[in-house]
Amino acid sequence: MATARCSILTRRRLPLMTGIAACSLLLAACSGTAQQTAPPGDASAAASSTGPAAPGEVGTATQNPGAAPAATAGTITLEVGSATGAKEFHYDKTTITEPAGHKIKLKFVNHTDPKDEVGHNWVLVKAGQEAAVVASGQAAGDDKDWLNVDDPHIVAHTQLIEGNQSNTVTFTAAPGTYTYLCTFPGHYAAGEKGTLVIK
Ligand SMILES: [Cu+2]
Repeated sequence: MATARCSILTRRRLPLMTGIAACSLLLAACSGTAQQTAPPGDASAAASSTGPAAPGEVGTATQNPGAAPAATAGTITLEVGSATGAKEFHYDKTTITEPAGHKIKLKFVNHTDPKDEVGHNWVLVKAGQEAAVVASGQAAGDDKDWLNVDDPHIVAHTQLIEGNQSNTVTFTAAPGTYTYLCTFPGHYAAGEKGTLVIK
């Protein structure tokens, strides 16, 4: 099908690149097949995306740890992103400091290319419990997206998301120093972590 369209165009002696581009346009215009090129696991995000440049939001979660302060003077909105490269393991913010007594609405964006199929999450843990949370995530396995959601050391977490997806978590945290990290195997050890200070 594609070959037929392209040969028609090239017989008209269009430059090669123009022919390819026009061919792609024709294919996209005459059928829905262009929609089916998303990698596995990304289909729902692609369908729910409101714009071509906006990462697909995969859901929201609200968590309130027991130690949360009662006062909520207002909601603080934050965004943290992953690195863009398939073999880069760090967040785009490594230290975040916020005042106590607020609800925090944090949007995590996986900035990798969906074709690379690199999953990341954002998991807030009590200081000193990083290795334990990573280990419990490993034990939970792929079926649980490498996260034991019942781990008592987890204060808040997003879902594990693929490239060009986002996930928002809303939580409150008592004053203190926390670590956020990715529990996908190997990522924390490679440097995908940061510090959140509530004071
Ligand atoms: Cu990761």
